[in-house]
Amino acid sequence: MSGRGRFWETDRETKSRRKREQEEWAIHGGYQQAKIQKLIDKYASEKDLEESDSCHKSKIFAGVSVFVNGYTEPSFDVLRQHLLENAGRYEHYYSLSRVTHVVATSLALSKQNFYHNKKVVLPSWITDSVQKGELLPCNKYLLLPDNTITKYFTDPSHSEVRCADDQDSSPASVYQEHPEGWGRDVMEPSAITALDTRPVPKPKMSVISGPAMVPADQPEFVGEFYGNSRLHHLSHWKTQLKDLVNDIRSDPNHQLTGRQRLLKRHNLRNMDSTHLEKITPEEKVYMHLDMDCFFASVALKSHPELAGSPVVVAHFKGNATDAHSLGSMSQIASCNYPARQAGVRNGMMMGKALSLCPQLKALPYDFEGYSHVSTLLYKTVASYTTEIEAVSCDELYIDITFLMKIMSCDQFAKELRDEVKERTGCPCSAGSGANLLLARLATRRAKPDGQFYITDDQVEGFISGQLVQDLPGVGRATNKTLQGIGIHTCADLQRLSLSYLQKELGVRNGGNLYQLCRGKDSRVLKPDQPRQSVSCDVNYGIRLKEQSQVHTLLDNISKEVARKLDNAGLAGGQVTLRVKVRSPDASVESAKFMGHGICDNLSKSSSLGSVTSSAARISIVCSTIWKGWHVMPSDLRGVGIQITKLKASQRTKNFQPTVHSYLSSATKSSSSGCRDGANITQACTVPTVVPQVPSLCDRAELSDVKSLLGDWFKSQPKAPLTKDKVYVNDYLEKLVRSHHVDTALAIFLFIDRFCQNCYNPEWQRFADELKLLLKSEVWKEYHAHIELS
Ligand code: DCP
Repeated sequence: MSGRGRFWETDRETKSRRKREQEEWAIHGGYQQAKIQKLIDKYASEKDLEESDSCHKSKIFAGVSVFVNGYTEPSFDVLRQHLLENAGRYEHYYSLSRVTHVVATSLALSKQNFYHNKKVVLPSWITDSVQKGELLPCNKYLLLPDNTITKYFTDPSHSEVRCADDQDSSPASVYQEHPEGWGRDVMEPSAITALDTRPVPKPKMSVISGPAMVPADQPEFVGEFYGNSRLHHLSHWKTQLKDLVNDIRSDPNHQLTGRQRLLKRHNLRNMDSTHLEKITPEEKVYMHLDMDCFFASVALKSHPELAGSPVVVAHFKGNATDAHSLGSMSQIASCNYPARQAGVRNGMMMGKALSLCPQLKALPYDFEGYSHVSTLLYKTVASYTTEIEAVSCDELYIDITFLMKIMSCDQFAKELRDEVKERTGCPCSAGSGANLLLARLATRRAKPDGQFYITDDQVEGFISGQLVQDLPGVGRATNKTLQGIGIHTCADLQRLSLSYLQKELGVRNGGNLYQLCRGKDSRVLKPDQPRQSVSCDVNYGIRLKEQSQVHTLLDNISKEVARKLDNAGLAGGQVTLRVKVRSPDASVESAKFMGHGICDNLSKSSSLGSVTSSAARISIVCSTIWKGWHVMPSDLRGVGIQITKLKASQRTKNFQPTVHSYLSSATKSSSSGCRDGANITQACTVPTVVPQVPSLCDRAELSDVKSLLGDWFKSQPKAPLTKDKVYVNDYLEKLVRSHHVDTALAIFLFIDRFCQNCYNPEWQRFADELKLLLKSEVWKEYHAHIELS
């Protein structure tokens, strides 16, 4: 990943641009309005065509409603034309209820699951049917095995259409249309928005139909967001690959098979690798390895016919002849080098890219493919050395000093690149030099599909010509400052004194740049990188109205964070809630459909009381933080929850608590110990990271618990301590999880009565938090029937 954050613009830096864009949109009645009008114009004629019998050449596709997934041959335009001319329907969005057939040439695994109960057919089903003048049975054209109910029908033509129409009870039925037009840019790999010809409830955004996006207060929302967010995948893979490196390094059985092969080939088989490490020359040599146009290369593996043509990976299907496509704001994740020659860049909007390169082809995302290639890349490298620093899914550094005794850097780079290409099917580039900076800059020179080694005597000449914006630590702001004083290259920068740089850019930044622009970099390779935090951020598709929806969203994100913690075997002691709140001067709708737009960022950290991975506890602390901000739910645009102060958790991954797993100790502490102390947490210490289920309902009387709580109320008249609150919260959750719902409810009502009667706002707030917990998703899973008065 050679670009640094080029797709991310910070709010401050993009504020003015966005504002300008929004003002432009405002001239046309707002972004949504302009988009809607565009769609009305575009599809009005199409709708007429669909509805007018006289325009149909035949009725062979009567009752057939097709959604085209991803790149097809012939293009979706041709297929659409066939359908419309022959009484079929072309769906711009995937709709579970409307779509009868999905047409695709290939499908990622996630999509296969998604369409698992639809007929997924090859495009030739349509073209052949047109050619034959009749609707051909689609059995022979199935891309996926037929899992639909229609397979039981003998006549696979018209009967399948009727059956496919009502399968709303499938798991995919969460993908219902939403009247307010949920965006598909992120969620669906296809065109932007479409005309909805069905009646929709009021109030509504009239003609925009809502495709496959779950509203933000639904439990599936976070999972859907993460399943489809490439940025989430990128960060997730990075973490996974760091873990992979850690695992490999700590595996005593790990074999350096590639290195052994090299030794053998160079007749050094008697020299073991530890010996080689010892005779390492003092001068370090590092290699930086980076896959070329990663997503695009993986996509091209399934489309070899497009090799050499300009190709991008984006959520898009359209072409340059379509005026609508030219306005597409779908972002390009990766473009191949032929596309770059035409001026297309990663991060560019599809519309702009098409105007630069009309023959550009957009291919769909393939998250499984990227993950597979990444793993192969890392494993290949790890067969030569475990001195690896994982940078991202397609990029890493290695220390290759030991190899200098066996072969030249260029020889090794060639061998390694060839092996990576052979195993992954994708090209990569390698840069090498005496430090990490030089290695990375050398890769830029090497790309695409090349290698470059900067020897010591080349450093001076090489570094002078490098652009300052390519140096680590030079972000947009620093670059702007430097450009402002006429500094563009490292040679320019070398003319500035250390004191001047430190004065202008700060002591640390200025000092670093002074060294870097001379090709000096004191950073060392970091193969072991323990995790500092676990987090989840959702900044797309959030449009809420009620506080309760915000709390539900917090619950769902907390669950996702808790799941990540459990998967990593970690628990944390501190939570940070960060939210994006629509700026007062920003329009309600953002330039990017359902994006976060211009926002103010709020962030607050709070202790979790103890080291935990409990979703409920994380959620309740976040809810308390959120309430303290007094923000309107309708202004919320992004939520992130981060857990820090991490420790290894004792909770096992698939732990299922049982009542019997909790024995007499908790009973003792609950019924006797608690009375001794003023603090419920001290008195009833149930280790929070060790899986335990409270046994009170089993072994102790409810009256005991009430009396314990009564003592607690008396002992702390002013306000409940946070750690006691989280303890009660956890305890109630545990009761529910172990199916003691009635006991949990009784305890809640007992607490609530006390809190409401004591007229103390702190205690009342505590009761409200508990009530929210009772209504939260965590609990709903277990007892949909609890009704709170
Ligand atoms: N990526 C993304 N969004 C980002 C950053 C990266 O989708 N904000 C994805 C797409 C890229 C991949 O990560 O293919 C690797 O990122 P690079 O910056 O390395 O870009 P490429 O590999 O596409 O191009 P290059 O050959 O210039 O490295």
